[in-house]
Amino acid sequence: MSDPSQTPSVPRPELFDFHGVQMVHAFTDNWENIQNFKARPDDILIATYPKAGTTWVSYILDLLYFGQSDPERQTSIPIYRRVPFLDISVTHSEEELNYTGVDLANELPTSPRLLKTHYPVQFVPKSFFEQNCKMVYVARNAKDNMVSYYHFERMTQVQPEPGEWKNYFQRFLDGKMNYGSWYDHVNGWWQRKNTYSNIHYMFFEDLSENTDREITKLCRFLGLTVTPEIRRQVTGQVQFDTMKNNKMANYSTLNSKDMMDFRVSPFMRKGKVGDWKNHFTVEQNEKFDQDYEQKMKDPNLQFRTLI
Ligand code: PPS
Repeated sequence: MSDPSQTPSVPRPELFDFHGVQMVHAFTDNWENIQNFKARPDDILIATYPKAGTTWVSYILDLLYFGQSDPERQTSIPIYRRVPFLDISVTHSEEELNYTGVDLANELPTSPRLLKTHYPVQFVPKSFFEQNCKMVYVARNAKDNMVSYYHFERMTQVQPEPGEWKNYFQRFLDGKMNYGSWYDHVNGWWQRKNTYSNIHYMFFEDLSENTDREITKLCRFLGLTVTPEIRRQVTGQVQFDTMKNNKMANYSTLNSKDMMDFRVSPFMRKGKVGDWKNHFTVEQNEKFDQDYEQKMKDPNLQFRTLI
């Protein structure tokens, strides 16, 4: 007999072509309102391909801006409420799961507002550019990004059914993913910074290698003066194990298997560079590398798959 607790209560969404990008409806349903979103000049947009380190950088920025002035925030407001996910629109019988990212963003009392998106750069509402907003783009090497996305799709009903790893692997190479091709995403944002200077393009692997150094660079970009002591504190608070055990960061407060089922995989899974080695076969790795060479032509955009 099947275990009813394992039976999904909502069907998995299908991918469809949306302005040339594969998407699922939860991130396109509120399109008009998203496109008409009125950014403020001090808004900070945190942009990533899914599973590239959004929550990590969101938490860092939140601590840098509000960690000292509002310590209560750190124990009472989950990260997805502090840094609204602009793209999303969910309808659900539970009130906690019935909202749009735009509404959450418009209700934010903070200044600056920290906002999250996974959109490819061409989907970002134009007001962010018109207002010359600062944007932090986090990129993660494709191999680890793929593995992380696979485990995420296994555990969240909001994403398409991932199926078997070997088919998922091919789907990723073909760009048949929610938010489209990783290759187009990282390249699109990389190129955009040539014409829009307020983008700080950073890498998951660098953050993993030296968090303190990357926070220093972030502060420089954001124009924040932070003492070495506070920087050290923030670095400590955003270590993987600390964030994994922090209810405000690990998404455990969502507490609904319709959204995320932690029995399948935790949100804070491994947080490592190089976990792809535990998933890729030798053959897959060779195929991946050949395909990568064809798709990633810009010599200035270099990723590390090991540190
Ligand atoms: S989402 O759903 O797209 O917003 O996910 P996102 O936050 O972008 O990415 C989740 C992955 O980031 C890892 N993570 C971290 N790694 C190291 N240190 C810290 N502090 C940290 N916080 C989040 C998280 O574990 C996911 O990666 P994997 O490889 O699956 O563990």
